[in-house]
Amino acid sequence: MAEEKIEETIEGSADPAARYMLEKAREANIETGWDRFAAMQDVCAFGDLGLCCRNCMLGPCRIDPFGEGPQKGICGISSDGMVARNLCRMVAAGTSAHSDHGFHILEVLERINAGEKSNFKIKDKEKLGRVVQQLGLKKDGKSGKDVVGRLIAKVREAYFGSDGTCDWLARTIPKARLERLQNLQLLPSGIDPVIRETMHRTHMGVDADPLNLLLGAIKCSISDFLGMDIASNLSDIILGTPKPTFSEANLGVLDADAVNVAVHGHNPLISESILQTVPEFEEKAKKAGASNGINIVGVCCTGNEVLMRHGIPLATNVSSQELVVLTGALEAMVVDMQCVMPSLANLCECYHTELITTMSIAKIPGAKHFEFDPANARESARKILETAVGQFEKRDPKRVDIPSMKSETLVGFTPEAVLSVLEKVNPDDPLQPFVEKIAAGDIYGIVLFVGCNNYRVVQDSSFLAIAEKLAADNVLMLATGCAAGAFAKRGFLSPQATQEICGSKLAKVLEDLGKAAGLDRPLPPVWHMGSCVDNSRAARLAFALANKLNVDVDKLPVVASAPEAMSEKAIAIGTWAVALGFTTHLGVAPPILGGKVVTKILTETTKELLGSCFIVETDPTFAYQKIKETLTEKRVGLGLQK
Ligand code: BF8
Repeated sequence: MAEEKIEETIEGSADPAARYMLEKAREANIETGWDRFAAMQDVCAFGDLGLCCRNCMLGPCRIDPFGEGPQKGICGISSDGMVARNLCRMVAAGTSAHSDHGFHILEVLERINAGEKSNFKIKDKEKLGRVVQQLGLKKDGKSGKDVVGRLIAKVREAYFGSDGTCDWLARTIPKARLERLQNLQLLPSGIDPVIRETMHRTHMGVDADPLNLLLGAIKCSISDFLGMDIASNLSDIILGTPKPTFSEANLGVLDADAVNVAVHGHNPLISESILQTVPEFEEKAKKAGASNGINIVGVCCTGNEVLMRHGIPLATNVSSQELVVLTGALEAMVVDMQCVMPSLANLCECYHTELITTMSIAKIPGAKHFEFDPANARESARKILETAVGQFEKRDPKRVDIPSMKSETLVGFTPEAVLSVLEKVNPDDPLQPFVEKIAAGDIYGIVLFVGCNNYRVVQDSSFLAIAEKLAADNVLMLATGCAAGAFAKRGFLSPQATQEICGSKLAKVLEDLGKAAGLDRPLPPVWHMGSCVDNSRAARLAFALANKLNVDVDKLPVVASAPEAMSEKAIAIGTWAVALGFTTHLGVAPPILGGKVVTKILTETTKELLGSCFIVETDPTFAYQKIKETLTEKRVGLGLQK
C-alpha cells in the first residue's frame, strides 16, 4: 500500500490500516459505522444530556435544558432525578452483561464438576487452589470435587445473595475500602438482588432523589466488579491463567494464503473450542487451496482472550470490526455476545464471508446460527470450521486487499504474571522493589486504560495521545479491552515502544524487569491485562499495592482512563472504579450533563465520600494534564516527591 494513499484518506481513525480500509469502503460505496455515525448527526441533545425518559407510557418526556420548555417529566421527576435514573439503568445493564458472562463460565464449571459431558476440564489447578484459599474454602481432607463444589456454592451465593455482605467481595477488597463502602451501605449482598433493586428503584414512581439514585448506581456497579472478577477467575481455572506471550496485532495478521476465521465478542469458551478443533481442519483447508491452512484472528474482547492465552493475533478493536470483512479475505466472522455490530450481516453479504452467531441470546438476521453447546462444543466448532473452509472456495482473489500493517505485541500481564517477574527481583517480598520504584519516582504512577472506541473520537487517537505523554513522564500503563486493542495496533504493547516513548527512568525499570523476566528486551510501556472483564485483574494488582502500603486504594497514585468509552459496560466499570477508589477519566461525556446536581456529585462530591471522582475531559491534552495532576496529588498525599 502506497504511503501517500494513507495520508490522503479520511480522518476517521488514527490506525493507518483502518484509514486505508475506510477509503476503500468509500470508493466501493460500502457503508461502515463511521457513515452511520455521520448520518446520525446532530444527535438528539435531550438524549445526549440524559434529559429524555421513556421508562413509562406517560411520555416519552424531555426536559428542556435551556429552561424554556418543560422543566419536569409528566410524573414530576426533576432533570437531576431523570438523569440519575437513566444512569442507574445504564449501570444495571452493564452489570448484567458482565455478570451473565461470568454465569456462563460458572455453568460450565458446574458441568465439569458434575462429571457431565463437556469439552472442558479444570486446566489450572494452581489457580483453583489460590481462589479456594482466598475464599477460605479449606480442603479439610475433602476431595477435589467437594472443594470445587464449595467454590461453586460460594459463587452462587455471590450471584443470588447472602445475608449481609457478599463473601467474595469481603475477601477481595482491601479492608479500609471495604469498611468505607460498608459505612456508606454500598456493599451489595449479591449480583442479582442489586440488579433487581436497581431496575425497581428506577421504575416510574419509585426513587426520585438524585443522590440516592447515584448511591444505588454505585452499589450496583460494585456487583459489576464482582461479576467480572468471577468471570476472570473461573475462566483461568478452566482455560488457564495467561502468561506473557508474544503475538501481533492489526489487519495485517490476516493471511491471503489461509482460511481466515475471526472470533469476536467476549465468551472465551467458544473461541477456545474453535482453537481446539483447528488441527482437524488444517489439511482440509490446504486441500481447498489455502496453503497456510487455517488462520484464526481475534476481534474485540474474545480477541483479547485468545491473544493472551494462545498468542492468537488480534485483527482489530470495536469501531473497525466491519473492516476485517472488507479485506475480502475473511471466510467466517464467528461472533458470540456483546459489542457485535448487527451491520456485519449486510457487509458479509457483499463478500463471501459467512457471519456465524453462536449464542441463543445473540442472534442476527442474515447470520448462520450454530448454537454453542458446552456439552458438545467440539461439534459446534466443527460446523463452524467446515463452513469456513467451504467459504474459501467462494473467495474472489481479485477482491482480497489486506493492509500490511501489523505490530508486535507482548501480552498477558495478569497479576500472577507481574508477581512472578517481580519475584525474580525479590523472591521474599516481590512487591517491595516495585513500591520502591514508585516511591523514587522511577514509576511516577500507574494509569489503567479501559473501554471502547467511540465514533465521536478519531479511533484510538485519544488513547495514543494521552499514553504517549504519560509514558514520557515515566507513568506505567495497563490496558484492557479495546484500549488494549488500540495500543496493540500501534505497537505500544511491544518492547520496542519502551525505547521510543518512555522517559529514561521508566525505560530503565522496564529494561531491568525485562531482564528479570528472562527476555533480552524491556517489558513494554503498556501492560496488556486482557479483555474488559479483566479490569478486575488490574484492580487486584492495585489492591495488592494498597495492602502492601497499608493504605486505602484512593491514596495510591493510580488513575483509570476511558478516553473513548461507548458501552453501558464501560459506564458500569467507570462507576465501580470510582467506588473502589480510582479517580477515573472519561473522554466522552456520559449522558449526565443535563443534571447539574448529578454532574457535581460525580465529579466532586464522591471525592469526599470515596476519595475519588470522575474527570470528564474530551480534549486529550487537558485529559493528560488532569490525570498527571491527580497522580501528583496522590504522590504528595503519600509524602512522595512530586
Ligand atoms: O468489553 S472495550 S467496545 S469490546 S465494552 Fe466492547 Fe468497549 Fe470494546 Fe470488550 Ni469492553
